[in-house]
Amino acid sequence: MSDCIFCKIVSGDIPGDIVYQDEAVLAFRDLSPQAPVHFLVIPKKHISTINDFKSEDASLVGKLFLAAKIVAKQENIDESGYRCVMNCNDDGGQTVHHVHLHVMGKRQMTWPPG
Ligand code: DGP
Repeated sequence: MSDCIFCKIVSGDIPGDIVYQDEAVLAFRDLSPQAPVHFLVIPKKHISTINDFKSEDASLVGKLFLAAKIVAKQENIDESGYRCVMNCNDDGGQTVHHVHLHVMGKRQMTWPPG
C-alpha cells in the first residue's frame, strides 16, 4: 500500500534497521523501543490488522513467530525470555495499520500490561 510506512520499509523507500528477512517476512528494530531489545516482525505483504488475516494466511502467521524465534536467538534473548505482542485497532493500541509482532526482551516484563 503506497501510504503505509511499513510497506515503505519493505520496499526500501524508507530505511529500517533490518535484523532478518526471508521471502515472506521482515524484521527490523522499533523506532521507539520499549525494551533494550525491541524489534518488529511484519509480513512483507500488506495486511492491516489481525482482523484481516484470512485462512490462507495461516502459514504466514506462523512465519512471523518463526522469524521472532530466529531473531530472539540472534539477539541473545531466547534463553532469558521475551514478550511477543500484536496490537489490534484502537483499544489494542495499534497505531500502524500493517500487522506487526512486537518482540521485546533484555528486561523483566510486568503483568498486567498497561
Ligand atoms: P503499534 O502501536 O502496535 O501499532 O506499534 C507501532 C510501532 O511501530 C511503534 O512501536 C513504533 C514503531 N514505528 C512507527 N513508525 C516506525 C518507523 O518508521 N520505523 C520503525 N522502525 N518503527 C516505527
